[in-house]
Amino acid sequence: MDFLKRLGLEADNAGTTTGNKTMFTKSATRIESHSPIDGKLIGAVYSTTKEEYETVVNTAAEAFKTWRKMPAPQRGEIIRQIGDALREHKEDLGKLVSLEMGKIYQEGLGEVQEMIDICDFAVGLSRQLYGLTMHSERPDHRMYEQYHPLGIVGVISAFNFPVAVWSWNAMIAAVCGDTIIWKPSEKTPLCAVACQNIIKDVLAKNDLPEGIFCMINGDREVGEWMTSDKRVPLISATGSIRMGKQVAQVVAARLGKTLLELGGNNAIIISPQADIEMAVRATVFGAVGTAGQRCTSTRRLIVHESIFDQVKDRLVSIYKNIAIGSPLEEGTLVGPLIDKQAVDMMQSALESLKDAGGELVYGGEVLQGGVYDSGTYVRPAICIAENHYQIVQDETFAPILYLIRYREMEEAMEYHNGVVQGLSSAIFTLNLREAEQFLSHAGSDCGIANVNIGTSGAEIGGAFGGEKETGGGRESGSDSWKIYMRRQTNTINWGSSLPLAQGIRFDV
Ligand code: UN1
Repeated sequence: MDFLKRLGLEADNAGTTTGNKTMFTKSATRIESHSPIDGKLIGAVYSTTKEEYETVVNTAAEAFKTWRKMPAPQRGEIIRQIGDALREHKEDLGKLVSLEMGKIYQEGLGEVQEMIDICDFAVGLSRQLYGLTMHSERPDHRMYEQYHPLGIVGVISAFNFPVAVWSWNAMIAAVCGDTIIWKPSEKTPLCAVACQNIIKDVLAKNDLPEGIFCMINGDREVGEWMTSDKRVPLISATGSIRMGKQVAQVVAARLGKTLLELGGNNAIIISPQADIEMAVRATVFGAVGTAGQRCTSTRRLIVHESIFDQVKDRLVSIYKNIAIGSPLEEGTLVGPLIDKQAVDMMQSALESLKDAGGELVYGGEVLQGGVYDSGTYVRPAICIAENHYQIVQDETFAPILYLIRYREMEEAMEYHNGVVQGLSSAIFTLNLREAEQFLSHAGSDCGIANVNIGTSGAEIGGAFGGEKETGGGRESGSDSWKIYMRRQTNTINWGSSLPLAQGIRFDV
């Protein structure tokens, strides 16, 4: 396929790079990447060896010494060029995301657009890494704070956003003066290789040191080399709660910093005072978009009893017309799940739902034959459930929507916040009081709370992340950049005496 060539991909690719140079150990584990579309092999990467890992860390540490010296706006100029390179490769990279991850091409393009947007954001930010100044309590003293680069930032990304989430971290960290080591998901290594290839030319053209944007590949062991490595002050990890807890413990044991973006169990409340058609459409995008494999996917729909049947019937009628098939085919809205294991997890979730007393209203089956031969295609499911069911409490990375009935708004809020995760949330209502209550201190406990907008599809300009077991991290926009830097408080005495703070007298 021509577009793979244009992205510099071969049948076998190096899984390790220091940006400019690649490392290839043929005896290392070969990680094959099969498309979820048809199960066919797209290509492979070679796992990073311990020796290569050492080279990567040393090169990234060396590059940091030069990169941090470059004025931030000049670093921004490099990110601007990376944004342009991504614009040039938008269609090809979007297609690869679709081929390797399985999301529809439109969403693949959207993901690359998200990368371009974060580059633009990072360019502006490169002139706005502001610290505060404060008035000293001592005469002839000046106090201010400044932000310095942190060092090497380790980025562990998930299969579902194989390129965008890395760029949120990498582009912001880079303007902050850090160097980056990326460990992509083993399920989508080629997307990562393609990104490294796209930025390689920019690095070479600007005569930059090797090691600003590095990549390693491999299983959990390779990840642990990095999470336990004192030379990597910050680990930013996206993935399951289980993975996040392990990463957090390993990093905390060495008192390193983590930025965690873990599971979500996102709900939409639909009030009887909602624009119901709008609410239903937002729900469908949130629940079946990316085949339910976003951390922001809508999993629970908390609907007032007076409109429950109306909403349910409308959803079923829309679900019946959703085109499921190859994500590269125009018109398809739902592609395959990432692999057969994901299909099994969905099936077992539906079993658990029935065992708990829930009802499968529509869909849920594994599709077979013809274009569905790979066994990775499912029909999105609509279920009736109760919030306390264990399966409703868990995040299943599949298109399952649980409809939950409520009577009073207070009860709806209890259900809403009654899960361990706290990423994204929404209410559909035209009632100002309900909307504001949802956004108040007593409302949604999530990191993202929307009114008359679904749970997924956030813009890069806001801080992205969530509370509780979602991990508490914030990445992407707003002031998320601060985690990639270390803050230093500076006090300068320009007078000729030495007054002490708190008025302490200490005469020597
Ligand atoms: C994720 O699923 O890990 O808000 C990220 C969204 C996207 C990002 C999702 N912009 O749905």
